[in-house]
Amino acid sequence: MLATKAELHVSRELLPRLSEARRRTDELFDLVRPDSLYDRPIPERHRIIFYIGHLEAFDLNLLNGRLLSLANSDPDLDRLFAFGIDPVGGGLPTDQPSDWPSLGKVRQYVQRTRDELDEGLGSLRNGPHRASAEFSSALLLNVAIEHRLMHAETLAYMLHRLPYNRKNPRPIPPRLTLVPDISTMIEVPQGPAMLGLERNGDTFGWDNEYERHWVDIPAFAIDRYKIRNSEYLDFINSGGYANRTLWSDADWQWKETNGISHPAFWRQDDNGREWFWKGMFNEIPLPPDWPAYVSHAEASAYARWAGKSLPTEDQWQRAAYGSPDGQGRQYPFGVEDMLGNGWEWTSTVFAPFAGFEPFPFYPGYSADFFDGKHYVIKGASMRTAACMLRPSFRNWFQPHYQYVYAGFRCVSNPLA
Ligand code: AVJ
Ligand code: FE
Repeated sequence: MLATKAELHVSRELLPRLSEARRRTDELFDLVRPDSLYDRPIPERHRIIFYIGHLEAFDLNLLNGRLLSLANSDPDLDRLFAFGIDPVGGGLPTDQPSDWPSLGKVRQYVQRTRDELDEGLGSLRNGPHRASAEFSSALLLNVAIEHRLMHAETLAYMLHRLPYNRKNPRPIPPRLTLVPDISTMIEVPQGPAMLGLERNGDTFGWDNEYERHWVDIPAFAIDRYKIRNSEYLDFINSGGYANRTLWSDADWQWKETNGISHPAFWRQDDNGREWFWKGMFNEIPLPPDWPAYVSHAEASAYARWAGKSLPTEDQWQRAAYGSPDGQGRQYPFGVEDMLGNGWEWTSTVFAPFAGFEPFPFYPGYSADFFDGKHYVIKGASMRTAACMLRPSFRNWFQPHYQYVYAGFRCVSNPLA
């Protein structure tokens, strides 16, 4: 039987990409020493063991009954591992390692689920499966692939927090780009920013990327480069963390309650003379020319100190993708380093675009976070998979979350 174009797309592109994504997440779990798999490196998140089960449970819950009809491998575990956590308002999880299934049981669940999925996905090639299916196989497989690749990144910065003696070092390619010691701003003339994705286009996007629309943006100036560690150190040395006027009430309270006096990626030696940067597998003297990775609260305080602001999502989008003819471009130009050297915080609260509709098969992906308590980050880090470098991709975190590979640049807005 001749394969359709859609079937070829699945078998030649999407299934290999799913395998490659699995390879990437498997490799991350292999970094963890077996006796640390029940650790919780980030207090606001689940223990590592959850994520091992989660990635397979997610794929099964998504595909089973839609693209495939499998006998449920283990409904209790499918449910246990269905969703992660992102507590708002300070309440932290209190579960104990003993509340989770044994490693043997989780590994067995993963293997069995993967085998079942692969068997079902393999037979997709032999003709249209569930011809009445409401969602295309390409859409569902893209969701599975990008979900897993997003976890490859969030796992990387979760494992970044795991103490060095709890993981097995690996060579990691040095992919950070140095930020030059030049403070220049690029003038962006008044004009349109193109946001979002056109529905029914060829590109895959998540629910929060729709609809496509244009926003007219008044002229502004934006830093040509991200803020580097040396600049952020000037802010610290000038008393930025002790200056009440630079912080919002909520940010100040967070900082005071948690005794925060520097970015989570930094450590100061005991006599307070030298700074170190905490890498994935070792510490190095603070590199002055790496982008400063900080929380939204810290980025906002710096911007205020500099007499500037964080860009809105719309400004960031215009700076990155705007073009004189108003048509936009696929990759940034003019401003440097907008993709791949660290996400960038914006001042925009994560909210739906007009015309937003949740995916019926994953209603909470974005909508659960339209709570006024998350901010949009744009761009990408060195851990972000290439497929998510599309202009419309939106990411979000709470303002006091310090662990993301996210930095910032500032804007100056002309006085109104
Ligand atoms: C879009 C990265 C904020 O990690 O919380 C993974 C992605 N959602 N599983 C997150 C996600 C559900 C999400 N971010
Ligand atoms: Fe997830």
